[in-house]
Amino acid sequence: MSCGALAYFGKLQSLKSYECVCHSGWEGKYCLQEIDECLSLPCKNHATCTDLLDDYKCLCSPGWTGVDCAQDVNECDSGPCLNGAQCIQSDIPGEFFCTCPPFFTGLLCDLPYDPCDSLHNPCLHNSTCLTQSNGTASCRCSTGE
Ligand SMILES: [Ca+2]
Repeated sequence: MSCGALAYFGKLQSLKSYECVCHSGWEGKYCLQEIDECLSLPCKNHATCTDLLDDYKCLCSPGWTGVDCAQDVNECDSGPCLNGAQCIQSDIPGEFFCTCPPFFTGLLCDLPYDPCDSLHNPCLHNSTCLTQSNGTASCRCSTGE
């Protein structure tokens, strides 16, 4: 038996006895076993680990970044909320919320919103819907009846 192709001969202890000094990434008496670097679970937060030669690679689950996927992505850094909306990171990795300014709605506040349009008008009995500057509606009752 000789040392694996990627190892080299260590000190010759006698003519019949030798030991292999393994290159990094290999182990075993004869350096024939490739070390599985994923066994030590280097990838955090449910990432997928791929064993490489003397290395590993983490494929992060959503919301995580970094070599070991230990870093929480700040979803608000990319400015996903539109029309001046405020972005708030969720406690759930990968999620965020937008707090929309008046007259905008939708997950990203990308949709115009009129509290008095036919979909949202809260005013009953032929009263008049008035849009307030804060984006809410107020109703003016019809007079004379
Ligand atoms: Ca390996």
